Amino acid sequence: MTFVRVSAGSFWMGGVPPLETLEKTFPLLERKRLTDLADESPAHEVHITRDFYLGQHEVTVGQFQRFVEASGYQPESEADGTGGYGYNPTYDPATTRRGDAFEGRDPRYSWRNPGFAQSPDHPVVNVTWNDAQALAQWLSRTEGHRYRLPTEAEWEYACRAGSRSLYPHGDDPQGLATTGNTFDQSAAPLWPRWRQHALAGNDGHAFTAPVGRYAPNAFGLHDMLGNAWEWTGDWHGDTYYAQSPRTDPTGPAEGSVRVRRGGSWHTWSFYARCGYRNWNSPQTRYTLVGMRLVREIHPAAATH
Ligand SMILES: [Ca+2]
Ligand SMILES: [Ca+2]
Repeated sequence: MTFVRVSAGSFWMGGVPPLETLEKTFPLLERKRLTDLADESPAHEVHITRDFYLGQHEVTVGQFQRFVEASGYQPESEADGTGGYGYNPTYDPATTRRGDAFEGRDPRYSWRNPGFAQSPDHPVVNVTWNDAQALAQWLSRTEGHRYRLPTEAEWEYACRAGSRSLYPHGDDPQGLATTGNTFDQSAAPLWPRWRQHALAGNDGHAFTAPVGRYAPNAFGLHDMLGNAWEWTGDWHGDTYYAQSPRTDPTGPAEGSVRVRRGGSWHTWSFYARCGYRNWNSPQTRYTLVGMRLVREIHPAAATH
């Protein structure tokens, strides 16, 4: 894994533009979607007081496979017998109770098979938060550095990379076509019902893309937006931003769902923003969700 050193610093976390601005930027979205962002407020200044290394890329299929082979760990999509989710061109969400965009859970799908082709340099998906913990703990044991998921604050700080706009490149969703793998003209034909929400561009990847194919942000990080959602270490709290510590926040002390960030290859631009928060149970495995790790910098020798 390649890591980028992210320097300590301060930034404004969360905050959404006024409704009129959102309506202009996302004219096709129902009002309910635009107003359903309460957990992104209030904007609040956060201080990240320690440098840290963040994966330049999402964890790849090849890296995860090496972990599984070397450690003997059985990922949850295989261990509990219920499988994962997958893309099946003949599957119709309308025929299912939950209306899920993908077929599952089904033992035929797992981190090894999300129903579409992936090469070793694609981001691993169908991995749970618990799987991410297992990988981080194994790496920490074998490499002598502490690995973990980023906190939500570290993740958003690294995604924004000094920007305060909707996206690191600015406020125009169409700019995502060159900076991230999101729902565009390559994916739209497979989900005709949502075609109108696809970006105008076509990046040639209907599903996941090899990591690092799109331009990096100002911190040198690739695919923070799009490709695979990324688990963070934090519990989700709807009102957490109102009471969050200003310094190195680590999320609510307890909760039931863990935050994932950044959107995926299947995600509309509205949800592939640095500030957008989504969540799942720690056992959730899905075709859109992967991970990226932090490697901590050794504490100063003075700490005993
Ligand atoms: Ca794409
Ligand atoms: Ca990503």
